[in-house]
Amino acid sequence: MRLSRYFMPILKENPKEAEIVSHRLMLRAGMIRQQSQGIYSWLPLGKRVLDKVNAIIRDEQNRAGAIELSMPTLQSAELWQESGRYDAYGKEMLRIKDRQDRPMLYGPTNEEMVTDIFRSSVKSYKDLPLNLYHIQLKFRDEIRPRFGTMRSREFMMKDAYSFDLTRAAAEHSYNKMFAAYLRTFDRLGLRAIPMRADTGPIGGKLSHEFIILADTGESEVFCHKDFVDFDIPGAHTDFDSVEGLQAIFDKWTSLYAATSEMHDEAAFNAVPEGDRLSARGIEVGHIFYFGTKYSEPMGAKVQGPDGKEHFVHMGSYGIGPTRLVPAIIEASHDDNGIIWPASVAPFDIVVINMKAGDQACDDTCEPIYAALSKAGKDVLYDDTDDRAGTKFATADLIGVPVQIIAGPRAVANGEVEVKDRKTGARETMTIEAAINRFVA
Ligand code: P5A
Repeated sequence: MRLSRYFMPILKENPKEAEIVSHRLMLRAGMIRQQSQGIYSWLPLGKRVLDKVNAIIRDEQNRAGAIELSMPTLQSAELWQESGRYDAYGKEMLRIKDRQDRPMLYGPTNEEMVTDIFRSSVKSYKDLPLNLYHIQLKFRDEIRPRFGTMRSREFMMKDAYSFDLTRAAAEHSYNKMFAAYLRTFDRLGLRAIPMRADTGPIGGKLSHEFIILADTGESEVFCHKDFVDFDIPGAHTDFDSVEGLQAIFDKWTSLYAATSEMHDEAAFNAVPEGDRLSARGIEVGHIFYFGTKYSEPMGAKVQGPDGKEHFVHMGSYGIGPTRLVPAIIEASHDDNGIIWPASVAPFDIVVINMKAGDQACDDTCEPIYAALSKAGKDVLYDDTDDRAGTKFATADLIGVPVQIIAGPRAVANGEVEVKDRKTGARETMTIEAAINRFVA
């Protein structure tokens, strides 16, 4: 991508409305734009990051055996009247009427809709277990939308829904998502700790929030400090192994970890004082097992091996991609801007032409840009006629992991500078060496 032809509206000044660093940096880097309170457009740079986050989420959902579909954002009120949540959900639900005066709503979650899909076609235990997910916009008319896309009214959610014949089978489905979440957040460069959590309007008794420790987090959390160094389940985790996944769940729930709603002061005080971590956190995921809460009122049942009909046991599993992007920034930035983990960086490499229009600089940058792009790298080529200082500031602000800098002096020696955004380390090398470093 040539920056001269891209759309990346950088802000020079710090936006006044932004209270936390991620919101400030997302606005300054031209990643998002507020359209009305708590409702955002994702501009091209932001969209790239969001897409990469979603690709990792999708990959890990698929690995764990979940199946992707797509459900609409607008739902009929009827389904929610069946489950009893239409009245219970309250003011957070945006209620709309269509031209025939039929009550509709902008979905805040999809338990009812997916239960309807399930009951319309699954009739036998032989079709279980089943886990269906989508990545779709939601709307919740939050009282206090704030911190940009961290807590917005319209937001994206990956929501998965599992269906099983028995409670034991449903717990295995829960454990699959539990392990998939540990892997997902790790690949996003985050350390998320599962904590016992309140179930709120979703319901059920078994529930974990996945929390990232951050001073700007909205939740108050309490946990054992050893969680920070626990091993993440590997890529070869067998998601069909009931014992294997139970062992992962048992290990990750063996020490104290709870959100403030579930906090048990006495149990926390039993943790040796030096091991106690009391901090603020950002909830990036939340998983629930709620048994037959929806299947019973909505009549979602299957025939079991005993020939009888059984209401299915369900769970639901949410991740917030549009919250994850600012959460990653909260965890990874410095005074100059964002420092993206390579897995979600909007570009892998930025090639900075310090003097666009200068023959030698252009003749150096163009082939580097071409060779790296051809090798499948996402390359941003700063070919604008901005001053070098502006270009450096922009490159640091948008957080691309590697900068290849071509200035007149180095170019005269057939060389470029390679800078690591995270460490700031710089190395001078030949053009060929720079290309080979990232192509090999
Ligand atoms: C689980 C999947 C649910 O809605 N139903 C389907 C269950 N859970 S939840 O905890 O309410 O939300 C899941 C995740 O969505 C993100 N999230 C938000 N992100 C940005 N702005 C919001 N206002 C918002 N509300 C929820 C969070 O990451 C949450 O863990």
